[in-house]
Amino acid sequence: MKIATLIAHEILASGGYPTLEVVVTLDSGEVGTASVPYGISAGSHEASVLIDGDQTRWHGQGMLKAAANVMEKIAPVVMGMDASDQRALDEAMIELDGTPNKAKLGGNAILAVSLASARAAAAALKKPLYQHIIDTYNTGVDLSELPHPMIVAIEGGKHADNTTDLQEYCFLGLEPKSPTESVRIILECYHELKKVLKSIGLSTNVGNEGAFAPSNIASNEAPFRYMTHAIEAAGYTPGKEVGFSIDAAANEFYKNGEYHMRVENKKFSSPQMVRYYEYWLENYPIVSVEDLLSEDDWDHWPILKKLTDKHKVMLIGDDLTVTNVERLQKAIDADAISAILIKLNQIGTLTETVDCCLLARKHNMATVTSHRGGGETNDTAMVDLAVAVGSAYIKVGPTRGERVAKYNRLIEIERELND
Ligand code: 2PG
Ligand code: MG
Repeated sequence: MKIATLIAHEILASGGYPTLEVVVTLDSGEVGTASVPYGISAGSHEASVLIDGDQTRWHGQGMLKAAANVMEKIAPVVMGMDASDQRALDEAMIELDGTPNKAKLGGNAILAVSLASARAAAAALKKPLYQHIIDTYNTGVDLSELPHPMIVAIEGGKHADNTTDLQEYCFLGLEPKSPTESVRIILECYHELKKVLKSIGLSTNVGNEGAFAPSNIASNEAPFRYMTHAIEAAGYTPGKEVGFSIDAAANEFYKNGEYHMRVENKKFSSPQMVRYYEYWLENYPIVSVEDLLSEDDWDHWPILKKLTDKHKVMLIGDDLTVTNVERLQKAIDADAISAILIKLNQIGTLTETVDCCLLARKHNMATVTSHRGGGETNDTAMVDLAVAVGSAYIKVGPTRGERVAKYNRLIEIERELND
C-alpha cells in the first residue's frame, strides 16, 4: 500500500472559484481521489487555505500554488509511505509544513493529500471509507446509530444579501426515525416553507447553501414563525418530529466589543446578546444553537452554556473551536460548549479531525459534521467521517448537487448497512 504517485490540480467548487483535487495512486494500482471545500464565514483560527493571490486569474483565488506544493514539496516526502498508516502520513505533512496553521504548504494541499490517501487505502483494503476510518483510529462506533440530518432552511449573514443577521436557521429530525426518513420529512417541510414565504411576498431565491435567502426579512425572529408554519403545513408538529437549530456565525456581526444586529438596527453587549437569544429559547422548539457569540468572547460562552443547559439545548462551537483539540480542550475547561462542529478543512488532516472528535466523545460531547458555505464539491468524505466518529448530525444545505451528494451518501450508507 505504498504511495506511488500524487497528482494535484484545480477543479471548480460550488462558489464558482477553484479548489484543489488530489489523486493518489498506490504501487498496487489502487487510486484515491479527494477534493476539499472552503468556508465563507471562516473563523480566524482555522487552518490556512492557500490561494495564489495572482490577480490576473480567478481574482487571486487560484490554487496553483497549493497544487504545486502537493507535487513538488509533499510528494517527495510521502511517496513510498504506507497509505494505510494515516497517522504517520499526516504527521509527516504537519512536520514538513512546520507552522501552527499549515500556512506554508496550505491546509487545502495537506487535507486533499490526507483524504485521497485514506480513500486509496480504503480501496486497497476493499472497505468503505467510513469502515477504514473506524478501523484506523479504533473509534469503536456503533453503526446502528447513524447521524441525522440538520438541514439549512433559511440562510442569511455572509451567505446571502440583505437578509437575517444570523447565518443559518435549520430543521432537524427529532423523533428516532431513520436518517433517510428524517431527510424526507425535513425536505417536505422545506417545500412547504417555500409556499409560506411566497404567500407573504418574500423571495424564494436561495443562498450559498441552497437554503432560502429572502431579502428584507422583518426580523431575525421571523424565520422561526415561517418554519413553524411550514412544519404544520407538512403535517408535522414543531418540537415533535422536527425541531430547530440556528447558527448565528456571530463573528460576522461582532465589531469593537458589540454585536450589531442590522435587521433590528440595534447593538448589543455580550450579556444583552445572551438575553436576546433567551427569548427564542423560551418560545420556539430550538434543539441546538451554534456560534451564538464570537470566536474569542470566552468570558461569555460559559454564561450562554448555563442558559442552554437550563433549556436542554445543545450548544455547538464552530469558529470558537475550529476542529482543533487545543481550542476544544480550552472550551471543555471553561465549560463553554456541549457540542462541537466538525469541518475537516478547519484543521487540515484526517488524523487531527478524528482526534478532535474522539476528545469530544471522551467528554460526552456530541459532534456535528458540517459542509462549508463558500465552496463545496461533490466529495462526500465528510459523511463517511460523520458515520465513523458517531456524529449526532450532519449539517448540510437542502438543495444543489454538492449538498444533496452528502445526503445521498448518508442514504447509501444506511441502505448498505441494512442490506
Ligand atoms: C458554518 C459554515 C457552514 P462557512 O459557519 O457553519 O454552514 O459556514 O463554511 O461559510 O464557514
Ligand atoms: Mg458555523
